[in-house]
Amino acid sequence: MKRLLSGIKPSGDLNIGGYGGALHQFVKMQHEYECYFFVPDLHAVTVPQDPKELHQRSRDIAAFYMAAGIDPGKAVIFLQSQVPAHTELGWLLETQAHFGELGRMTQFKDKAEGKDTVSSALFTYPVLMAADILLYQATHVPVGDDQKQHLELTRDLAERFNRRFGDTFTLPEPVIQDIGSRIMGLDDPSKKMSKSNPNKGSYVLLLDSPDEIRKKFSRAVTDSDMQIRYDWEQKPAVSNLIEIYSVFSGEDIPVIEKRYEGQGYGTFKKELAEVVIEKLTPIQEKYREIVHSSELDQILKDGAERATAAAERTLTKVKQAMGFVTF
Ligand code: AQP
Repeated sequence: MKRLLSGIKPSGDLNIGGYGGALHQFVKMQHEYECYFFVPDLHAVTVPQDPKELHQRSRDIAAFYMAAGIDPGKAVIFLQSQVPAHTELGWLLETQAHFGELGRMTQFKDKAEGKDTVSSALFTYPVLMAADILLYQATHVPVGDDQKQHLELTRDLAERFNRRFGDTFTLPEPVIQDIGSRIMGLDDPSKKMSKSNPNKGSYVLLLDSPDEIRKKFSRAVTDSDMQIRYDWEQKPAVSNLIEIYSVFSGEDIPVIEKRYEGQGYGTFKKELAEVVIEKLTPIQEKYREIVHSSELDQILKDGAERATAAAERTLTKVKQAMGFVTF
């Protein structure tokens, strides 16, 4: 059975980068895999979070999962902090992780850069991510470009554990999609579109109004010549916009290039905004219906129960393999 686990951190408001690289893919994947989609709230607190915002954003992400089309009858939707097995396995796996290999994680280096202090949780976070995946014996994990290194660490830890304590964990394979795997900032195509970027013009939020979306795309940086051509080397800014167009319209890139051949950036950016608005409007409506509903609470409770049952099976196996007393 092919089983997949993934999630979106509630570390900021969801933007179209997370939509293209994750949410949009999740909706397709639920038909191909047995899916666990979680809200990694424990990962969000590796950097400071305002408690009220964390609370709201955690519900937001879960509501967006459903609003975008994930069926809670099919996939398991849950909050990471509701399943204690994650932190427990995280600790046990830390005993197998090497200080040096964690120090080589480029995301840690990026996030720690220029800061006077960082939490030790930011340093060990890739081990918690490994626990998230291995608990469910996931065979597949969709990863954006920047998460490849963490998945390799997960596989290394699983192999190391299996060698030392006997066959316990399934080794997960990455699922890397081409289109949308790296949506870049609208202000700077050399930087990933990120929730935590202080420049609001760098991203389009899933909850932005049509006017805000139009304004943000009209201000998006472009390249020096006027051609609408997909070429990441020569034209990264326009390639990024074409990629967003493709994710939101479902059209192939050559079709888009052909449509805008000989046209200026103005028309292209206007129509791109409309494509994004058309896709986001029904998602926003559904999100508003769900986010404060008791239905969402119930789905998250059921999800936590289903996830706990699966996670506990693995955790017991791990504890027995390591020599802990279990009953
Ligand atoms: N810009 C993006 N392009 C493509 N994929 C993206 N993802 C996030 N941003 C983009 C993918 O979405 C999944 C969930 O990511 P996440 O929100 O849990 O973590 P992140 O990658 O750290 O997201 P941010 O927005 O950059 O958050 P902050 O700023 O808080 O660190 C992942 O598979 C990710 O690749």
